[in-house]
Amino acid sequence: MKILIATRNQHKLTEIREIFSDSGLELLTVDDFSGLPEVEEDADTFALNAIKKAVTLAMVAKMWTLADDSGLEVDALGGEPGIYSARYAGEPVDYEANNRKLLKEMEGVADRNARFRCVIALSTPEGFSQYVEGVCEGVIVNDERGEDGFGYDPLFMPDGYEDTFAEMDSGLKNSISHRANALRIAWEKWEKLLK
Ligand code: ITT
Repeated sequence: MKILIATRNQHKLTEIREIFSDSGLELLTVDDFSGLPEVEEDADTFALNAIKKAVTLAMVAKMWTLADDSGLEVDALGGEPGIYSARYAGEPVDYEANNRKLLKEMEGVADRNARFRCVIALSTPEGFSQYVEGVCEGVIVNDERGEDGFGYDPLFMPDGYEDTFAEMDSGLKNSISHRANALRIAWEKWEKLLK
């Protein structure tokens, strides 16, 4: 079955392709269509933003569509950057500036606990939607470490590991990440719908 992945983030797309490589799904991207709208992420939860992205593009493209809304929640910062993760240091999106801002906010902070959260929404071409959520618990390290991945990966070390996401092999990140967990739950729940 063909399914549209409603993201303009190439890093997410690469990860979703790797995690879904054995699913038998044919993953289409926004570049396979012309005239798809930009979706403003103005809701105040990951779930509502993911649903908005999935439903809007599904109805225009007339395709089953999956969307991912995700971000980093830091306990000592009251859950920030949260839904503002992409634009934490302002527009345009700048991963380096986001990481510098996060390190500054975390200077001298003892509680380093954090989690990545990922909501995956699925919409039918008619706009009926459902969502699932995955998390990955970890800590914020003291300096950027590693070159791989994207976003906050150089600052996030998942519980039980001594490497940040940016130091890990992509296969390992994609087996334990928030996105991997969300997509695993999505597949368990929706496999029959998607085959
Ligand atoms: P789309 O809306 O087009 O999917 P986006 O990058 O705008 O792409 P989000 O609004 O969901 O996506 O923001 C996700 C942000 O959360 C992303 O820019 C990173 O800052 C952070 N993030 C999410 N998953 C991450 C991961 O696996 N590793 C590092 N940072 C991640």
